[in-house]
Amino acid sequence: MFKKILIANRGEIAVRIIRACKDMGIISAAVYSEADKHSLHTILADEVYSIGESQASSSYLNKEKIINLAKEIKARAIHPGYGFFSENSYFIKAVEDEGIVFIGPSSKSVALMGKKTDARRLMMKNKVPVVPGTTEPVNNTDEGIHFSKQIGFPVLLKASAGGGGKGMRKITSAKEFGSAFEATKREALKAFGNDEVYIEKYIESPRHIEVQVLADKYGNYVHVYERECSIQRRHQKIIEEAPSVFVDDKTRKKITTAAISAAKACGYYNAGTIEFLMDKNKNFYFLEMNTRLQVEHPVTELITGIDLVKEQILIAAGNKLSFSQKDIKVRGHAIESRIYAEDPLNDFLPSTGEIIEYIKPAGPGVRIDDGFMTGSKISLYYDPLISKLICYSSDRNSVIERMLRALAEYHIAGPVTNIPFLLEIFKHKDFIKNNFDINFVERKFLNKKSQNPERISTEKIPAIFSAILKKQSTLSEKILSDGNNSDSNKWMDLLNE
Ligand code: MV4
Repeated sequence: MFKKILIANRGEIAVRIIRACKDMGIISAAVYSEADKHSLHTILADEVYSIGESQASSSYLNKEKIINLAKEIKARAIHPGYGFFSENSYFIKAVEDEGIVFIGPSSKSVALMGKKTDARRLMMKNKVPVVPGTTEPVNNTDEGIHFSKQIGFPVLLKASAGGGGKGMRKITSAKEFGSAFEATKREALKAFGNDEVYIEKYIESPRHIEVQVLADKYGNYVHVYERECSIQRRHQKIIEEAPSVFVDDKTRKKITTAAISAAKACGYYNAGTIEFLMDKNKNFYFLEMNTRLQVEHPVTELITGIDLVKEQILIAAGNKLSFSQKDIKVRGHAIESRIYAEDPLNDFLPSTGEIIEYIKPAGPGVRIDDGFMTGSKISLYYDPLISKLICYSSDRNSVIERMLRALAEYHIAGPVTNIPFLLEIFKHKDFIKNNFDINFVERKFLNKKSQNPERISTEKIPAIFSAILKKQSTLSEKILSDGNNSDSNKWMDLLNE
């Protein structure tokens, strides 16, 4: 086993990795930028090293600094967390070339999954369902229109090098194609340095379901079940849960089998996630593979009892998986809320500044993963995630109750947070009834009535919010004040009144 691990990240995920190191008796070495001088990860780590200015390019994204530091302090492995270098195959290759262990997949697996057209071709070859569409880039408008007519409008134009929602455009008719094609190519070139685009059939109102897998370096693969991640705003996930109550046992069998095929197809090892779209009829389609630990990994940990970060470290150190598929059992339900320093009443703009007071929930079935404390500063340099609140209980309804209780226990003074917005989602009857898709947040909270799908102007949001609050306060008061609301059926009855 490694004696020392360098953690090339910050915030809550650095703290999460430090904790795994401590549990395993490994020395944790943290790095920090100027802006993170007073962050929790610098206090908890065994060793801390300053790596430069606040902007990520001179600190957390400075390849030479991080690799040189690992050599200097004799760290035999680097954990990248998520974001930053975690899915950068050039960084991984450089780490490998130095004889340092990257706690993640090989640079080859990452490169194979990085380009979407390549990934789609690989998936088709391995019988993983992909969205109908092209596997080759579209060369010109005529070709694009021809193909779109074959699969039928609407289609989605996607950048081959894109991902996470960047470089996509929906096209509903042939006459829109030309200008959309040119615009998407321009954007793709600017954002990814590659202007290749391809076409997929547009899937209406799907859910986003992803499957967690673990694989060692000896060809052993297991899945750790699925997560439901449809509650998002502009491709930023807000709420994630496991398991998905939309997925029945038969579909679960199929989608987890497909996920393992996907991981095998790229010779994967480490923890990884295969993202799918699932339509109303429970048909599912491969979207992309995330070749890293994910923000939402704790919900999977809570329902299976598996420590995913510990498994990543064991796999990287060359251990075989110590369990097989039949040993992995799901028990209960877990939901994660992402607490962001952003203002729902001001178009969700980041809200920066010092955290003056920070009181957080605790108690039965409550887990908090965070990287801040009183006195820490939220800056514009990085992701505005303050805290992840993960609630666990026997069933979905009691987790929602627990989430309402726990969200209300936060007391954060300083930056404005999205907690009131999260409360509204958890109080929404369609969320509670598991009646939603990837458009839920936009449709229910941020749009005018469905007749007019346009985004409403910022100054109108507060009025809408108060209307929602008013409409739902009766229900939420009932939920929260019912002294005996642990009876989930009775609680659900309230919704049907
Ligand atoms: C789609 C789609 C509908 N049809 N592809 C967005 C992120 C990127 N990973 C893929 N995305 C989508 N691809 C087809 N053919 C809808 C989305 C999409 C989405 C997917 C998952 C989670 C949230 C989303 C929000 C908007 C659009």
